[in-house]
Amino acid sequence: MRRILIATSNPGKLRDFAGAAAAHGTEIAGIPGFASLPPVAEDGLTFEENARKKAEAYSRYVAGEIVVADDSGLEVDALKGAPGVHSARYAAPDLHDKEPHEADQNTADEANNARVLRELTDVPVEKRTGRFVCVLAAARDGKTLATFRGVAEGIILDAPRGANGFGYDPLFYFPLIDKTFAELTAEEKARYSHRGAAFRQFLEWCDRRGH
Ligand code: ITT
Repeated sequence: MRRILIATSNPGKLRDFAGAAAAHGTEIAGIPGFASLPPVAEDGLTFEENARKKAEAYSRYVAGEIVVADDSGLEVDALKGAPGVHSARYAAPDLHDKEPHEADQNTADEANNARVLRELTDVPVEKRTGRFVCVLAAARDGKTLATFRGVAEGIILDAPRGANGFGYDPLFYFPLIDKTFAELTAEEKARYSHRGAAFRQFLEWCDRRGH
């Protein structure tokens, strides 16, 4: 069975990857000792830049292995694409009196969701469009080999719904199957999500390259 190393500190992402890999006879694993490795500064202006930075940095710890890193987030049209690359730290002004790019740690999902909801107060449903974006970078020995982008289009609700998933999932309504991402099973999230889409492209690339 093919085994892929994923460099992430986010257990929600790891669960999503496990779900996406299960359908493809692939096993995913974390980087050994990941928690004690120095964090990578996510100061890029795009998902792609940050994904490459993470994959390149962490691949140096596992010589010869392909390492995949994910940079992802929610883009809300009415907020001009925010929270975007700052999705994981969007509540930093509320909690730490710092802008997200100055924050040195992620902020809690509930606080991030609360900021998005507050900023969308009185925005009507037809203007609450947005998308989840996931960029995966695959790197080996400090060099990016390829990147893959997956997108899921939806609507930002005015209250959370559902208990599965993580991050902004309870606010993200996916019209195609009339559920929020927090109401999806692991299989559904793998099938419909930005992360599932990017991961499938990565697996096709592996197949073509014989990895
Ligand atoms: P790593 O960098 O260690 O992988 P992270 O959580 O810091 O973990 P990012 O910098 O890529 O990762 O931030 C992604 C944020 O975007 C994440 O914390 C969520 O707030 C949001 N997000 C991304 N994908 C999501 C999903 O599938 N469902 C809900 N929220 C998501």
